[in-house]
Parts: sequence; structure tokens; C-alpha cells
Amino acid sequence: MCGIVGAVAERNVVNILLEGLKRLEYRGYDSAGVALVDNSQHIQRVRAVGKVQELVNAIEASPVAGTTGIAHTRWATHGSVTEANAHPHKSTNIALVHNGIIENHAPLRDMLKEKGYQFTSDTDTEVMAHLMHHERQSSGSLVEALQKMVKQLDGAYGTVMFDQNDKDTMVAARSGSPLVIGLGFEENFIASDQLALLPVTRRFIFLEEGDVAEVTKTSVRIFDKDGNPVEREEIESDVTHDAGDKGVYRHYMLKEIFEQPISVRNTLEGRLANGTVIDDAFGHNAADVFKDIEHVQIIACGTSYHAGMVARYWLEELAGVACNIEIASEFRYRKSFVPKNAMIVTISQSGETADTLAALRLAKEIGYKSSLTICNVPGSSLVRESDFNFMTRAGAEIGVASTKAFTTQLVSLLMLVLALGKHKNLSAEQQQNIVAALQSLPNKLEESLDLANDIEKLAEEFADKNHSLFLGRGNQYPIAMEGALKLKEISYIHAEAYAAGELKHGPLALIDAEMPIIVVAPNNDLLEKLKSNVEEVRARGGILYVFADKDAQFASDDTMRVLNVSHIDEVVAPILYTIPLQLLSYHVALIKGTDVDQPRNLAKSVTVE
Ligand code: HGA
Repeated sequence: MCGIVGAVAERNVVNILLEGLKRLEYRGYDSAGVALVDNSQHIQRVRAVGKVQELVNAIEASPVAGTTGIAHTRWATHGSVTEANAHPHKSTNIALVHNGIIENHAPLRDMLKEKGYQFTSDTDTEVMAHLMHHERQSSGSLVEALQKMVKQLDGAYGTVMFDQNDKDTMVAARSGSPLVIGLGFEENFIASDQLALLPVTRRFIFLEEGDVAEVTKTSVRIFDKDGNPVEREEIESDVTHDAGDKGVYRHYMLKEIFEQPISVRNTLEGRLANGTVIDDAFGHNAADVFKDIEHVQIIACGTSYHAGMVARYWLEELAGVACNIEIASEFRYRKSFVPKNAMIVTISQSGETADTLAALRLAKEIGYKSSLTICNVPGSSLVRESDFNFMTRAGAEIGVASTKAFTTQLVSLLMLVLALGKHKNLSAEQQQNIVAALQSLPNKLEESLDLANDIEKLAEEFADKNHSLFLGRGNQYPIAMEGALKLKEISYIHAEAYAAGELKHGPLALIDAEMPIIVVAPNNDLLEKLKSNVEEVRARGGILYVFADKDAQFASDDTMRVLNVSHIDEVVAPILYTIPLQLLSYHVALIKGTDVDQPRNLAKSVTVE
């Protein structure tokens, strides 16, 4: 999603801004821009459609410089992808960037037009620039104007701006979209993600909901939502931008697929002892709260939702804890029943997913007893707003299509099953078995990566297809869903997933030789049922690609290609079977020549609803 970088310094900040934007590229965007001011007190603005490199090229062709500047990568929500709609937006002396959506932009636009303001874009954001200009006329300072301006907004914003007539000051406001201030020596910064500022500082202040800030070279003043001056804690970040380099890999996605054995080791590290998960792994005193939990409500979107679906099978079957799962964008807009002693569990790679964050806030309001987030980004909004957090430790994930974030979410959720189950149905022996299965996982994941060459060959048969069907049963059904999502995301092939038992209730009508059917078939209690479903497909001329346990006794023939996956304890099988499906999508996309790391229309961290 959109990214923001801002700087106020003695030196020319243009390269700091451009480097910051490059570090935010992984989030996905469609256009980019910068606005700067220097002693001439005139806003210099450059915007370009496409990659940050297009903006860099434009600046090389006609250089701009300034000691104060703001920059933005846009992922359009209102108004098409054009240079005129790219941020920063201007209103005479004001330049402004914005992440989020202003819901009352239409009436504000009408009101501002009546006052004589002329609009040059179709964005919701431009109303903020003009409104800011309007309020500036009657305010003693820029920050006062911003405080008056945000009171008139409905919707979500992380916004940063400057006034060419007050050139050493940036002001910013946060409501529903994250912002972090980076502290330097006689220079200060602001960004929507700390990764953007790691080359210039490690000292950060995270703005809280409703905060308004004024940032100069030597000072930071923050006001809360009621306008009171507040101190926010300064944090020394230990985040590393290890993902800056693709190494030997052609794409970040492939690198991240191959990193999974290490990522999973990191997720497990220091959290298992004496045959179970250590009590404080979920936070100090987590066990005191967890022992009374009778119901878990999982909230997530996209890939994280699929991780949550697997967790529902585990929690009910192993821990004996009732579990519901719902997509965040649905949960947040309906009245739901709050069960007794219920905990809300949110899952998000970025910790900034707008719908998930809104769902968490709603859950707290309507009476959930406690909250836990499973998240990959320390210090993110979900982490800060939840009672407990469990970091997945996948490392920065740059590929837009999630891979290692998903498998580490699954590992984290299985550890949650241990943490809750030890107070419920899970015997010491079962806990030990799960721990042993988890510990065996990194090596098994390494073995499964050896399938890459076979899968590359198999992918050739997919590349000219327009549709595909993924089948699984039990806790492999969500893995089939995740496999279908991956294929859609990066190869643009229409892919659907079905619980295999549902085939005869409709989708069998679709089967023909042009519709590859992908089946995940571990050797479990449901194997015989799954084999019957496979036969139903074969009887109708379908071509099958089966990822099967080597003891499951599937044999390749004219209508069925079988790839054997190492045998693994059933409880962690969903994690293992994810890998071949990721590899399949990757290789199909490669053959199709799509943009694997930044698929069209998609963004990494979905900070708008
Ligand atoms: N609504 C603004 C900003 C969009 C955004 O934050 N995307 O992540 C626009 O459409 O320009």
C-alpha cells in the first residue's frame, strides 16, 4: 500500500526520500512523487507513474533539491493511476501526502469549490491539501491548522505536509494509518514504516491513534487526539532490513520460499522447553489469562485467514477450545455474539492491516476478555494494541505474495494450541508429540524444497491453462485455498479451492482436460475419502496433479501426475504441503512472465479498507 517518507534537515534530503521510497517498494504501489522546499521557499514537485525508478529518472533529468521534503508511493483508491493523481498534492503553499481514505471527500470538495479552490486531481487526498490551506489562513501555526483540519475528516489517514513559508517544519497526523517519527542529530524524519528510515536512524517514536505531530530539525512536539501535549516513548529499533538483497535468487518470493526452514527455526527458537511451549512465550502472565479461555475468535484477511482456518481445526481437535474464524472486513461490520471467556486472535503479516485493526478495536469494545496478535512486524499497530503478541519472526517479507509469513504463522498458531491446550484437553504426551513434530519441521521443509526441479517441469503443463481447481480435506482444505490464492496472485490464472467432499455438489460440472486439478494428499484418516474424490474427477476426464505422502499409494499414469512429499507427522502436515504449492505458483508465474514480486493491482501491507 501507499508509503510515506518525510525529512527535515540541514542537508539536501532528496536521496534520503528516494532511498526510503525504494525500501517501501515491496508494499506495492502504482505511482510515486516527492515535494521539496529550500531557501527559495518554492515547492518543487516531481511525480511519475510506475516504479520508483521512473521517479528517480525524472529527477535525474531535471534535478530538484531541498532541506525539507515529503515523498509518497501511491496505491490508488480514489482516482485512476495518473501523474495528476499521484501525491504529493499541493494547495498554493502547502504540499501534502496521505495514506488512507477520506470518506467525506465529496461534501468537503463541494464546500472547498464554493470557496474558490480549484481541483487538479480526482483523489480524496486533494481535499486535505486545500482544507489545510484554508485553515492555515486563520491559524497561528501549521500544527494548529492541522488540528483544525483533521477534525473535519471522516475516514483513515496517515498524512504529512509542509508549508513553503515555514520551510523548516513538517506536520503529521495519524488516524487509522501508521506513522513513525525517526530521530536524527539535528535532523528528523517521518515515515509510514520504520524500514524506510533505517539508513538514517534507529531511534523511533511511534505515533498513536489521533496523534498530531510537529517535527523540525531539532524538535518533536506531539499532541493527542484531544490536543493535549503528550510524551511518546522513544524506541531503539533492532529491526534489520535483511531483505534488501535477493542474493542468488531471481525473485524475493523464491528467496523467501527457500528461507522457510530458517524462518521456522527462528519461530521455534527459545520458545519450547520440557515438551511444551514456555508460558511467557505469548507475553508476561499469558498463562494466567489463557487458562480461563474457552473460546477463540480468529480474525484475519487473505493468506492470514487461511492460517487461521488451519488453526480452527487444531484448536478444536487438539486443545478442545471452541474456535470461530472470520474475515476481518466482515466481522467489523456486523453485530456478533461474544461468547463467555473469549479471546480475540488477530493474524497479520504487517500488523497494519486496516480491516484487522478495526476488527480488533471493535472486539475490545464489545467485550472480548483478551486479545492476542500473531504478527511479523514488531512495534506495528496490532502488536501495540493487543494484550498479548507472538512474533512470527519470519524476517522482512518483500514478495507481495506471502510465503514464509504464512508458514511461520502456522507454526505460531500450533504453539498457541499448546499454550491453550495445556490447560484443557491436551495431555503431556500429546504436547510432547506436537513439540517433536514442530522440531522435525525445518528439516522436512528443506527436503520438500528438493521438489523444486520436478515442480518446475510440472509447471509447464499449467502455463497455458486459464482455470484450475485445488482440492483438500480437513486441515488441508485451507492449504488448498492458500495454494489457489498463490496461483491467482502471481500467475493470474483463475484458481478455486474446494473441500474435496464438496465436488459432487457443483464443481464436478467444471471438470474437463483444460482444468488442471491439484490435490493435497497426506497419509491421514481422510485419505480413502480423498481417493474416492480423485476417482470422481478421473471418471470425468480431469487431469490430476497430486502432492501425496509417499505411502499414500498414488501412482502416476496418463491422467494423474504424482509428486511424493516426505512423510511427516499429521499435525504439521499442512505446513509441509504448503511448500510444493508455493513452488508450483512461482514456476507457473515464471513461465507466464508475470511480475512475481509485485503482481498487478496488489499491495503488500493492506493499510486501507
Ligand atoms: N486515497 C488516496 C491514498 C490511497 C492509499 O492510501 N493507498 O494505500 C489515493 O487514492 O490517492
